[in-house]
Amino acid sequence: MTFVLPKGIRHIPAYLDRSEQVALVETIRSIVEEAPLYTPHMPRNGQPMSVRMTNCGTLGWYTDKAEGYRYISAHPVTSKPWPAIPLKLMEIWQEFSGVEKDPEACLINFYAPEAKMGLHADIDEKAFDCPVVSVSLGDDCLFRVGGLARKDKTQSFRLCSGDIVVIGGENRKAYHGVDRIYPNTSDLLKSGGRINLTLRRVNA
Ligand SMILES: O=C(O)CCC(=O)C(=O)O
Ligand SMILES: [Mn+2]
Repeated sequence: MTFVLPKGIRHIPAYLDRSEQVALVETIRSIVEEAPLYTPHMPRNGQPMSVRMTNCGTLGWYTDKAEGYRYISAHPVTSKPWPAIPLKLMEIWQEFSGVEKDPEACLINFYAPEAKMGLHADIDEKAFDCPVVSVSLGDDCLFRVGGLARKDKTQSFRLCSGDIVVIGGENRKAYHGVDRIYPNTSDLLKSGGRINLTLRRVNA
């Protein structure tokens, strides 16, 4: 099926080859040892998200019942600063972001086979002139992207291990989400599941 993505939104399939993916997973593993995955909770109702998260960078995205969505400069459990963003991800940002500013946050999402992420826009940053650049590793997922209003029509497509997605330009605040994971579609992660790495510039 051919389809045209909204302006500013790009899908680059199979950007990372297998050996690059293996190396990146190793790097993420060591980041997770230092900054363990946690379960974020929705503002107000305190519902746990199905995706587990951690971050690297000077800032990390976090949400809990009391204070909601925000960026914080230390891990919520260990209180240690987040590990640095690995060089490979900085290179990917430089190749795809189209901006001079460096990313400050790399949100690391881990999706177990049943996890998903509801339709949302990334709006907790101030630097809307910079895109969000994301890397997928492990099992395939069904990614959904729409327009600037929640009710706008959406299109869905499969993201595979090694794919890059850029959400920027006039559609930087486009709604998007992950409808489902396709279990056992990749053997990159020993216990299955999917990792998504989302690079963001936070401060203008
Ligand atoms: O997992 C993905 O591909 C998207 C993640 C995402 O939208 C987010 O972390 O805000
Ligand atoms: Mn998002």
